[in-house]
This record gives sequence, structure tokens and C-alpha cells, in this order.
Amino acid sequence: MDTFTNATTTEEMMRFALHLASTVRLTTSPNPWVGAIVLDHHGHVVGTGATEPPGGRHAEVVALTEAGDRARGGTAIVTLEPCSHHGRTPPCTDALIAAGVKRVVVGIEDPDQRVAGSGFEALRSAGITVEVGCRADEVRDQLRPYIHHRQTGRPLVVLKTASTLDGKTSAADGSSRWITGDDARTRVHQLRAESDAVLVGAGTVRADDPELTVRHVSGRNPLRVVLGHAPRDARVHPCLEWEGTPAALLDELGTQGCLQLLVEGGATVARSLLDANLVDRWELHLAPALMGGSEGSPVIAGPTAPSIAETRRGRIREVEMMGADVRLVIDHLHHTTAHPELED
Ligand code: AOF
Ligand code: ZN
Repeated sequence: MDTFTNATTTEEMMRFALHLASTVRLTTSPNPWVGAIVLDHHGHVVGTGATEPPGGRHAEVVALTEAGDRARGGTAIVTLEPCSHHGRTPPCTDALIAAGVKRVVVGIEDPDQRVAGSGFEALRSAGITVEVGCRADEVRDQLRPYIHHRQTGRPLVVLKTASTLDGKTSAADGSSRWITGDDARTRVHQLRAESDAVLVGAGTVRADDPELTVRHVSGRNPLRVVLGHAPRDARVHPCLEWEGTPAALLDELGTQGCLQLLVEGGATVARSLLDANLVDRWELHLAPALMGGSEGSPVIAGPTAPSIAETRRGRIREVEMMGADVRLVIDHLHHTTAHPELED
């Protein structure tokens, strides 16, 4: 009966693999969060797996171990190309070949230079049918920090800001607590847990004395980085106090295996990163609040764009309610000449 041959089922299984991968999002860095499913030759699920913490088993090996002999003649569905190199663990391609899997369905090629297509080659030369590209856009999206790191050598830079509807982070008297609510705070802790490092400016350390740890969700604390010098009694310690340029910081963090850097402020640090075109994603938390006027602090410091033509424009990729607040995610914030909808 329900033999596993039709495309719909493959897509459904890849969706399941994406879900499995999402369950280990906070625990695999600097390795990718991968999901794998093994089907027997009837098309029944006989093994599921997700990447274990660094040094542990890869997703395929977890799923194959659960499947045992039932993998023979079956299919493996994996979000990322199986590795073919000896890293901290032996190659997944060897494990798939040894298990007698007949067909491997993959989302995307592994951009890691040690793999980059050689996993597919190894499987094909062992006579295994390899299909690449299943739900590729979703996998690319899910693995974006990892892909960015392997392609550029730098972490994906996520700028997070919280403001009123009119983009203010403090009132005329300087008061700023709290603009957004509890759900937004939880989201910030989720972002910290997803990130390997979190960056703030020395001004923010002096003004807010943030701890920058993960408290409202369970996850690892990111490396804390201060651009400039942090007062000795600041709560951000122990931290890296960076005296060089932001670009050099990204190179250094990339070398350390940092896949995602969260920038939590303030407005001057945000501006310097934007000016250097180093912001890959901007997450805005907007409270349904309004201050009005030209006093108070803006979300991004520095001079105002001199003309509409010199305005940065991005693409809104996500809009979500967070309690009474809203979360916006913007990509590709570049200088363009017109409103995207007006471009032909
Ligand atoms: C896979 N499945 O679940 C993951 C893969 O140090 P190692 O041995 O753990 O190898 C890390 C590299 O393996 C990593 O950079 C990436 O190329 C790949 N990750 N591959 O087949 C997995 N997590
Ligand atoms: Zn592997």
C-alpha cells in the first residue's frame, strides 16, 4: 500500500525534517541544525533524527541508528547535504551507504567547503539515487545564519530595535522603560539564545547596564561583546571589549565559529553598522505607542537621509503580533531609488 514514491509525500516528509531541525536550533552551533527521516522500502517512517550538540552525532546517523536494518532499500530525507568528510564525527555518506539506503532526498547542498557537493558524489558513486532541491527555499531560510557564515566567514548580523510607532526609544526626559511588553521581552531572550554573540555599545552599557543573558527561555548565553569599554562594575561582564572596527569584529567572531550576532543597541552602534552595510536582518519591535515631535531618541542615530532618493529601503519578510506589540523583520536594507512597488 502507501509506498513512498509520490512527490507530495516527499514534500510532507521534508516538512517533518524541517520541524525536527527546528527543535535543535539552539544547540548545534557552530554546526548546522539538520533534520533527517529514514523510510523503509514500503515508505514507512522507521527513524527520525536531528543534529546533536557539537561533537555528537549528525541527524542522519541518529535516524539511521533508530531505523537499524529497516533502512535497507529505503529512503533518507535530509534537510542538508550529508557530509562526506571526517570532522569530529565520521562521514554521514558512509553511514547511509553502509545502511543500504537506496534513495536520498536533500533540501540543499552544504556550503561548507569540506562538503560542497562531495556528499552527493559519494552517494551517487555508491549507486544511490540522489534528489536535491526539495523545499530548498525553506531549508535555506532555516539555515540562513549557517549558510551566511560558511559563505562569508562572518556571522549573520541581526539588528534588534524596540520603539514606539514613531520610532522613538525614549521620551523628552530620557525615560525609556518599558516601551514594549512581556512577549517582546521573551522574544529578545529567544533571539539571544539563537545567537552566538550579542553586541551593544559602551553608551548602552552605561545607560541601561544590561546583563544580556538568556533568562526567559532556556538556552545558552551568547558571548557578550561591548563596542568600546565597559565600566568595571557593569553587569555585562565577563565580556569582550572590542576596540577595533565592527567589520574586524565580524571577522574575528566568524573565525571563532559565531554564526549569528545579535545587535541590541544603541542607536549609534546601529547606525555605524548600517553605514558599513553590515546589517543582514533588522527585527523591529513596535509598541502601539506614540510620542510625537522631534525630541526623544530615534531608533537609529546620526543624520537624516538628505532626500527620499537616499533613503534605505528593505523588504518586509515577517510581520507578527507579540502580545500587544508587533514584530517586523526586514531584509536587504539597501539604498534604492524608489519604493519597491513603484519599481517596474
Ligand atoms: C550532516 N548532518 O546533521 C550536520 C552536518 O565536526 P563535525 O564532524 O560534527 O562536522 C561538522 C560539519 O558537518 C559542519 O560544518 C557541516 O558541514 C556538517 N554538518 N552534516 O551530514 C548533520 N550537522
Ligand atoms: Zn554528517
